[in-house]
Amino acid sequence: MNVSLADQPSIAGNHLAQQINSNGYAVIENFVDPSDLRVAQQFVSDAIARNNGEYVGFSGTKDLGGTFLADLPQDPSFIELCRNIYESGVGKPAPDVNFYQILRCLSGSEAQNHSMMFHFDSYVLTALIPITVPAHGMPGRLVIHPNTRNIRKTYLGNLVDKALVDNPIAQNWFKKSYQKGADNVLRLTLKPGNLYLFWGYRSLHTNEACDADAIRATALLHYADPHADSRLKQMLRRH
Ligand SMILES: O=C(O)CCC(=O)C(=O)O
Ligand SMILES: [Fe+2]
Repeated sequence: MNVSLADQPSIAGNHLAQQINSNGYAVIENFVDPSDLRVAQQFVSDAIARNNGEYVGFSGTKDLGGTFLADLPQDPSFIELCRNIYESGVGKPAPDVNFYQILRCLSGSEAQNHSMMFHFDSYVLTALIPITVPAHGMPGRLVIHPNTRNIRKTYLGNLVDKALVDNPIAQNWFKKSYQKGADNVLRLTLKPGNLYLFWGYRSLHTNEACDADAIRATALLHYADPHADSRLKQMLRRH
């Protein structure tokens, strides 16, 4: 963990939130210790090999034992950092909630199916750590339309946005503007061990694919669902 950040989490949080607001993302270089990163990279390549070279995803930390990713969501300075970014960006006290964590390991013929699906996350802040990036072929960049929308007051408003985005016509349109190279669309070439931060709820985003014989693995820690207390959301979940 980056020591200067651990010392000054609130200053760092404020600064990072400003960067996310103005640039669409922020990055903390070399966030992960190199030896921790190597262990996680080995974990990923073993998991893909066990799955015959195809996509594997892990949600939560229970199967990540032995890697830094198993401990990160309980790391007090990481939690503090995310809470500070949230508070600076949203202007409200950070909720006392856990991260929604996933590790996505793209490879094989299925890599395509897990790519180029533009979406809004359900959580305000997205923290993304690339573990492995493709060594050849397609670079598997992160594609972001920065800060496309504001946090909706209601869950229903959020559902309407999601419906507008989550259909073939809209998806084709987003892909076209991405292919045309629209300059309001960020295409980030990811570096393993860096920490990338963006407003996942507010920013339409996706990832490029990688070649079938390459690996693209990213850890995502999603923080703070603005509609967690929505009665409509809870009702829909129950059915
Ligand atoms: O793997 C990535 O680069 C992004 C994935 C993503 O946006 C998500 O899982 O919500
Ligand atoms: Fe996402």
